[in-house]
Amino acid sequence: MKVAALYDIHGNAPALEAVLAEPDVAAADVVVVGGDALAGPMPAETLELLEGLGERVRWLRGNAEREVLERRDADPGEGDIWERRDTWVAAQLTADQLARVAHWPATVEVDVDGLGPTRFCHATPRDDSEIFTAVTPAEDVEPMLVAAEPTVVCGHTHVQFDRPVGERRVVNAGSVGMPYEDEPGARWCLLGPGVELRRTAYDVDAAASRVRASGFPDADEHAEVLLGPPGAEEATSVFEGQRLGRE
Ligand SMILES: [Mn+2]
Repeated sequence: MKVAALYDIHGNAPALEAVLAEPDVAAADVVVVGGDALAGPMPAETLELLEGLGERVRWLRGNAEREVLERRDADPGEGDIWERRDTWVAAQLTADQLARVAHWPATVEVDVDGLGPTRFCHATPRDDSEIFTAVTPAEDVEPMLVAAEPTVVCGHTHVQFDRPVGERRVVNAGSVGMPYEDEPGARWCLLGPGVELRRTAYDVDAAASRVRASGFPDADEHAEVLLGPPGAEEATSVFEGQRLGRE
């Protein structure tokens, strides 16, 4: 199988449309939607675009889908900004759509051309929000991968990388909708037979205008982050600080 891994779309439908227009995505046998697809300003449109791919899709549930499902009956005005955003996202989706999302699995295995059995997960195979980065020491990452396949594809931190961890190859597919990278553009990954970390340019200014008009709570702040995100080095250092603070 040749696989396009589209992670952390975060309801950015224009970024997703640009990635879906890539010939290598159109030609992929399988499209893995790696979690945190819907939590963002255009959730219904994002889900419709992805469901339009039909049988080629393998879904993964990220921490954000779990959190949105937890907020489906919440009061829209209650909670901090992240909770209010999750409540808003849940309200944009129909009961049938939410019921389908609730069935998405936490991880999925695909036999990838040239790579063999590959485990796709949102953050790590054992947890949907555990943090590690390109520079986390291998001995700290290995317990997170216990019993996983020789290749593991993850996301969650929105920074692409491709690194060895012990005997395994660990790839972060990056984020389609909210990348923390120095160059603008949607990030994703093509697998089979090799691993290609890919960037797709799209009109981020136009996307930011659509974010502002979406009704998403604190939409202006979200648009500003989309236009001027932290770069890879800064984001990695923030995540390393969070990871060490948790220990
Ligand atoms: Mn996540």
